[in-house]
Amino acid sequence: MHILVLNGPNLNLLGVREPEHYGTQTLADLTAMIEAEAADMGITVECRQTNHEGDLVDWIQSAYGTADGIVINPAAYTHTSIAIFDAVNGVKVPTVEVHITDPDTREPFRRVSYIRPACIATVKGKGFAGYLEAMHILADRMK
Ligand code: CA2
Repeated sequence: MHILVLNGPNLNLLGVREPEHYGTQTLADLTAMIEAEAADMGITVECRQTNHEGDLVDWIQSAYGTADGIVINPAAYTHTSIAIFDAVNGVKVPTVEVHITDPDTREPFRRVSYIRPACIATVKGKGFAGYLEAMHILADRMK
């Protein structure tokens, strides 16, 4: 089983700014945690981050026929991007939406998720552990 893990805009700043929301661990720490979990689970994983919406669309499309599942934190594009919804809906690769924080408890503009209806599950408010939970949701679905 192969999982593609995608992180959206500004998540490259993890551990550098806003520790009150996102903690003190970096994107490299998150990637290491995900890769260690994948090794434990006996699966393969590829982690990518971008600040650009089109990159996320391209990478979601690239999962068709190459990945068994996608874990995605679209970050701010969660609340704006029909293109990302269309991509996930189009490729039909099982996808889990992840958020480090719980956007529903923050500013009102974070309460809308365009991608959510295209996903098999959402994990939010669980910090980095949410990404690992999302990987297990996808692995359980493959059993
Ligand atoms: O809680 C999440 O994971 C979010 O997807 C994070 C996004 C935010 O727009 C969503 O509403 C919820 C923001 C990611 C920005 O990450 C930063 C990390 C450190 C410093 C600054 C930004």
